[in-house]
Amino acid sequence: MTKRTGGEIVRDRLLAEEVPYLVGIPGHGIVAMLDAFRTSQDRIKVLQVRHEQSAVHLADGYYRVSGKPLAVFTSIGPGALNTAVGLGASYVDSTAVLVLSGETHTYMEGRGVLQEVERKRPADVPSVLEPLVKAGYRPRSQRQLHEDLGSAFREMTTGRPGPTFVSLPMDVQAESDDVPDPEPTSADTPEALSADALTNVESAVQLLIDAKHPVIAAGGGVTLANAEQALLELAERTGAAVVTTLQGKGCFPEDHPLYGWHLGTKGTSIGNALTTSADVILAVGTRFTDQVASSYRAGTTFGFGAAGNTKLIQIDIDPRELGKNYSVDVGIQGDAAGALDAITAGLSVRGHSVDYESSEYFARIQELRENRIQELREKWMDETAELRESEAVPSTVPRFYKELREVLSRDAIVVTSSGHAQACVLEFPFYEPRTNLTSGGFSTMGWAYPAALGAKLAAPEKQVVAVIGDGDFMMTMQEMATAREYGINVVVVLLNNYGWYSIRDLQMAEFGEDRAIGIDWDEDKSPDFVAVAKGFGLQAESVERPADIQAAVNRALAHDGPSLVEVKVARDFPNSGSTVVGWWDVPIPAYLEDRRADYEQARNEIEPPPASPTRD
Ligand SMILES: Cc1ncc(C[n+]2csc(CCOP(=O)(O)OP(=O)(O)O)c2C)c(N)n1
Ligand SMILES: [Mg+2]
Repeated sequence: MTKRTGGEIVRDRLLAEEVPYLVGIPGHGIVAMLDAFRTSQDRIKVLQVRHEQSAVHLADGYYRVSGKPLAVFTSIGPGALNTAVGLGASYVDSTAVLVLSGETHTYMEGRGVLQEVERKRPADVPSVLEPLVKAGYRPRSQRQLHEDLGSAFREMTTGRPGPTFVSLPMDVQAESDDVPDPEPTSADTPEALSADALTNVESAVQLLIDAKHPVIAAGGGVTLANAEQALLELAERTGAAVVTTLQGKGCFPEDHPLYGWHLGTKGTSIGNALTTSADVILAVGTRFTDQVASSYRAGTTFGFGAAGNTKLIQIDIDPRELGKNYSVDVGIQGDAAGALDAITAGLSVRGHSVDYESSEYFARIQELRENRIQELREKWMDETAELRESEAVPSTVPRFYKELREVLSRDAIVVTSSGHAQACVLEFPFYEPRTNLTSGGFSTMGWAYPAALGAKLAAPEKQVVAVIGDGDFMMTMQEMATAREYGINVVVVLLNNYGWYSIRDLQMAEFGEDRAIGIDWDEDKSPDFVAVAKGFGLQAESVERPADIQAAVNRALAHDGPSLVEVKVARDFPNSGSTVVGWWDVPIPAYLEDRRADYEQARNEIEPPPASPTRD
C-alpha cells in the first residue's frame, strides 16, 4: 500500500502498463491529474494535440499499428465531449484507447459548476459517451479508481478490443489514499477455445473437406487477433480463395495467388463472383456490415439461404456477431488465430491437404481473375481501367494511387478516411498486416491525419502516408501543428477536388446527374493549402499532372520533417471516383418515380436478419 493521489494512481497505472504517450488537451478539470505526470516525463511523454477528437484518433492509429493502447486526457465538459467522434470510430472498428476526462467534484455534483452538464442528471457527460465505449467508469474514491483502471485495461485488450472511458472527479484526482501498487494486466495470451468451440471446429473441418469451392472471407478481426499467419496456413492447406473486407484488406498478401480481392458494395467482380458461387464460406472476424454484404440483397455478394446453397462457418470472438446477419451452419466463438489453427490442425489429422497450385479450384480462381481483368477492361469496369491509366489533368484518383504504389515500399502504411481517398484505396494493393489503416466502420472524416500521426509514432521507421480529401483534411488539419511540434514525419497527400465529391457522385449516380446539391465550393475562394501547410512549418507543394506525382511524393518522403503534397484531382462525373460494383441501400425520394421503382424492386430482394440479435 502506498499513499497516492488520484493523479498518481493514474500515472503509476500507465507506467505499469508501459503506456508511452499521454495525449490530449488540459483544462481546469484535469490539471490535478496532469500534475502527477511531471515526474514521469522520461517514461510517459505528454503530447498536446489541437483537438480532443484528434487525440483519440491518434491513439487509435497507434493501436492499429502496434496493438498497444495509449491514454488520452481531456478536461471536463466540452473537452470530454470532443472525444465522442473519436470514441465512435474506435468502438465501431474495435480498437483499444483509454480516455481519461475530468468531471465535477463529487461534492459539487448538480450545482452547475463550470462546464458541468447537470439539468437531467448531475455530472452527466459519461451518459453521452456510454454507447461509444466498451466500458465506462465513474470512480468516486482513490481505491475505486485503482480498481477501475485495472478493469479498463483488461476490458480494452481482452476479447474483442474496444475503447474505455474513465470520468475523474476533480477531488478524486487531487486527494490521496492508500492503494496497492498496480499489477500490469496481461492480455497478450488469448483464451483457449472452449469445448463447444472445439466441437464446432470438427464440424467446420468436415464442411471444408466436403467443399468444392470454399472461400475465406477475412475481416478486420483477423489483424486484431494477429491471425494472419494462421489464415495463410489454412488457405494454403484448403486451396480456398481469400477475399477481404475493407478492414480486412492487408491481412492477406494481395499478390498471393489465392487472393480473391474484395467483396461487397465497393467490392470487385472477382470477390463477389467467388462469394456468390462458393459452396462454403468461412467468415472470420467480420460483422457482415451492409458494405460487406451489398446491403444484404440476395445473390449480389452472398448466396446464403434462398439466394443459393452456400453454407456459412463463422468465427468471431464476440458471440453477438455469430448469426447476427446471416444464419450460421457452424459458429465458432473464440480467438481468430486459435480457431483457424484448430481447423488447420483438424484438417491435418484427417490427412486433408490440397496442393493448391495444381488443383482444379485454383485454376478456376485464376480463370476468374482473368475474367475479372477482362470484365474490368471490357465491360462496366472499363471506365475505371481507363481512369487508372488516364493522362487527364488534373489526375484521376485511381491514377494517383497507381503512381503512389510505385514509389512506396512494400511495408509502407497508407492511412485513409471517408471520401474518394477511401473508396479508391481498394484498388491499392497492400502486402503486409497493419499497413492499411482506415476509419472503416464509422467512416469518420477527420480521422486519417491524426491517426497517421499515431501510426508514425508506433512505427517511426516506416513510411506513413495519409491520403486525404480536402473536406476531410479541413476537419483536423490543425494537427499539422502537432506534427511540426514533435517532428512526426507523416506525408499528407491532399486529394483536392474542392468539395465533398464522393457525396456529389452518390447524388448523381443514385438520384440523377442533375441532382447535385450542397456539395462543392468555389475553387478561387478555397484555401491555398500549400500556403497554409507552409504556415504550419511543413514542406509543401502542389501537382496536378499524373507524371509529376511520383517525384513530388519522393521529395516529401525524403524531407526531414512533416510534409504535404496537394494533388489536384478530377472533378468531372463519373471520372472523379471509382465504379461501385455491389449494391447499397440508399433510399430514393418518392418523387423520383422511375428510380424509386427500380430501387423498390432491389429492396424487395433484401434478406432479413435471421433473428433479433442480442444487445447488452
Ligand atoms: C464526420 C463526417 N461527416 C460527414 C460524413 C459524410 N461524408 C462522407 S464522404 C464525405 C465527403 C468527403 O469529402 P472530401 O474529404 O473532400 O473527399 P471527396 O469526397 O471529395 O473525395 C462526406 C461529407 C462523414 N463520413 N463523416
Ligand atoms: Mg473533396
